[in-house]
Amino acid sequence: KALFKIPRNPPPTLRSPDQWCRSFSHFISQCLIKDFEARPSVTHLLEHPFIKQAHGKDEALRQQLAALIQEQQEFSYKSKTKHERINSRKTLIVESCPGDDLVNLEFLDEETIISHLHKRYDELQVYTYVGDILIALNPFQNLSIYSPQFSKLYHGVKRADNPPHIFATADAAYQGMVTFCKDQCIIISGESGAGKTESAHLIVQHLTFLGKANNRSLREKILQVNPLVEAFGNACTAINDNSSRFGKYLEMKFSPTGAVVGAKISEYLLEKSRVIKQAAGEKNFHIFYYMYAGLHHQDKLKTYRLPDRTPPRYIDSHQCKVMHDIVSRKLYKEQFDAIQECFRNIGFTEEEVISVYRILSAILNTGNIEFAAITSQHQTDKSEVPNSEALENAASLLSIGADELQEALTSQCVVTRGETIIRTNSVDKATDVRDAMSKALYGRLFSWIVNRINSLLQPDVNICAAESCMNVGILDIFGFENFKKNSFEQLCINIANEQIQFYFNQHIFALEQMEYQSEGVDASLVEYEDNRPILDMFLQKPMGLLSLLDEESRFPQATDQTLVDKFEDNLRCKYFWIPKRVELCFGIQHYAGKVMYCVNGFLEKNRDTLPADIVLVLRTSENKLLQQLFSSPLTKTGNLATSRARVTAASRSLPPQLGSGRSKVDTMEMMRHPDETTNMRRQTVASYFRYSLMDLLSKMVVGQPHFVRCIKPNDDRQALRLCRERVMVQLRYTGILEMANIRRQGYSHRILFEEFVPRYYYLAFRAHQMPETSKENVVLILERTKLEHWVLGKTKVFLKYYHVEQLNLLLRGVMARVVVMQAYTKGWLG
Ligand code: AD9
Ligand code: MG
Repeated sequence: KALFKIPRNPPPTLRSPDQWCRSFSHFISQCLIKDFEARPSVTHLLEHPFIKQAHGKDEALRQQLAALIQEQQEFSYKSKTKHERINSRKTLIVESCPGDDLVNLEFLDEETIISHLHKRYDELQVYTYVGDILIALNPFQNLSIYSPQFSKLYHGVKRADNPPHIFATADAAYQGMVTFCKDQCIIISGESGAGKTESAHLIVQHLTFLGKANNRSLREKILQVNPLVEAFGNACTAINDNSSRFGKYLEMKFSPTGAVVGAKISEYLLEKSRVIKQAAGEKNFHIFYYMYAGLHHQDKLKTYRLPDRTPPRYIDSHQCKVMHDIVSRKLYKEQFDAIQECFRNIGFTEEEVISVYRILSAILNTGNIEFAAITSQHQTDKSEVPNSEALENAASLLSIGADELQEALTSQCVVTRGETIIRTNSVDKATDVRDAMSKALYGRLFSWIVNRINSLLQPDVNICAAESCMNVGILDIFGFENFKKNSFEQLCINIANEQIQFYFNQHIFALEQMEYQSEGVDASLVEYEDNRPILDMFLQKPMGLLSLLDEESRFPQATDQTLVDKFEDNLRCKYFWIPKRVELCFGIQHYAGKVMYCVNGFLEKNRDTLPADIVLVLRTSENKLLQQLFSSPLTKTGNLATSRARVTAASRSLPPQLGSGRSKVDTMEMMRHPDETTNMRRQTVASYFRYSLMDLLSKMVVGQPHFVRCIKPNDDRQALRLCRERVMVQLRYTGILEMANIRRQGYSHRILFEEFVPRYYYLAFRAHQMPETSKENVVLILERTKLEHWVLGKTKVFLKYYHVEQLNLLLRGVMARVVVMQAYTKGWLG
């Protein structure tokens, strides 16, 4: 109190001078902690432009402060309106309690955990902690816990003060970033339909709130990135009506003071095959339906040369004649309007958006091109397009010649021994070329949209130079899938999930245990299911499943049978088997369960070839966007030099499956677009996939990870029904029981003595002292702060997550006092 001398003229907007002082100090401390990596020295503070500016400009500055303080006051919402909050969430329990964290349970067995989660779920408590990890049960209904009031509640407070929430995870990442100036990443995992994408949206929502974008339009732009890319990358599957068919890593960029300044998305492995065919009961990417309904409503189907009676084959591959369903769905039309709005707000030009719709319409028309065999005496492998309407429509929309397109579809130039010969395509071959063209168009269009968003949302260099930006990355990939029939796409999706699980295990179990041992800290080891052997089986070179697949894809004569034989001969591993009764299938025991894969089409899907003739004809287009899509094979990964450098650097710190054995040529090859055919060895989807996984991990390993484990309570998508068996299986394979154990015994934060002392010495020493970074001083600081149950290693102090929260909170308080004192000594507070 002695420090908080009451200013003579408190701003009239504040009720009491005392309040003025508290808010002010809180505000200043927040600004300064962000600027000085939480360890400002006195001289630093005095050099701060804020304080310097105060001299002589008292009045103006105070007014500015008053406005800011008013904002700060909103954060005291919690203490003021607790009662109101309870009323507004009648059915929900808003107070935090020990049961919020599984670690606090007296008995930690499966039965207890599941009963506990069940009870909470019945009370609409869908979130539960396991130490610093968040478990999120999908409520399958809208909850009223994501409003701005809740955003305010989860802002820079101690986690135990509020019930568990996805906002708390976002807040922890944000606080971690501003306090330690370190990039963070939030990894959301769970099977298909468990709620990853929804969680990712909520995290972005809360981060834009925390990052207080001064610029409202930037905030809106960032919030519209997800809906836009998801319209192009999500689709209705048998499991989830809004299933992600690509992996997405969204990096939100912040200035050193914690203001959001931009965003960047990286996309992984779009399931392009969906464009040309969908399994029974599934649909194509959302955008096709939105566009159809929207254009129909605007009476523009003719402009885009789309049929208005029978839906194009690509969006109705099972001929259910759903035209009426499509154009009359109010939701589709509304979504179309929303997507238009997203394009506009994010900054796409009118011309670009029209080009996007032209290309999408061209794809739909391409799907309607049919071929007929021309039989002559000499040549049987020859085809033509009998009804040229669809062909002409597609060519016109792509601004290329219809004859040239027909030629590229029905014949191909082959160079053998220096001679160029023209080979004609059979009906089947021409159909394959047609579909390959549609997939390539869609895949490249998708990459272009992502790249365009990235350039529009790049941080303004005048506001924040690229090198001083900090990131919070959010990973939302396609979840583990097990359908009745699983193909190459499911294999890739499930391998990606294996990799994420491996990363999770590494962080939670393996690294933790290794560190205890090397630091000489006694902690009993927890057994966990290590999925590394499965990953090795997939990714090892040269005998892993993907390498074998690549090898077989190189033989033109290879068949599904030769592929299965190759797998059977070479994969000797208990996680792989060939069933006796089912033909051309193989089974894999994944970390999340057994999956049977049908190899039909594996080779073709892996080759994913796009004939050079098609590329050449598309390059003749007068459409600027299309020219761009096919101009350079390197557009996909952006800047080649930086990507390559990052991948090389990352390979040193990655698990051996991905990191080792990569030659320069390999890396070069990975950089090319997957469907590009060149003189180099052909790029396959498997090799591109391997590269993508590595690129993704290389981004993640640089940040401090935060984990969200989404759980699907039932398979019928019913609100608030928890099927104990289904949940039990997920708890088991995600290792939640082991996680709870290790979190109870374990220390989630390990800080080097030389980092700990400068960061926290304020809590035990005078501001101008700079104590030695010794073990003794670490002990002194911890003892003075009265924390218990921490452990000292050889070079690091081992802390539980709540210790760090407590330390940071204390530090903020001390900082506030230091700053106010400085302000007084300079005499600028009146
Ligand atoms: V997939 O791997 O992309 O197929 P996700 O992403 O895990 O899957 P998603 O987020 O799309 O699942 O959630 C599936 C559905 O569950 C959503 O469409 C919502 O209807 C529902 N859901 C998920 N989370 C929430 C929530 N927090 N509140 C309300 C939710 N509904
Ligand atoms: Mg999803």
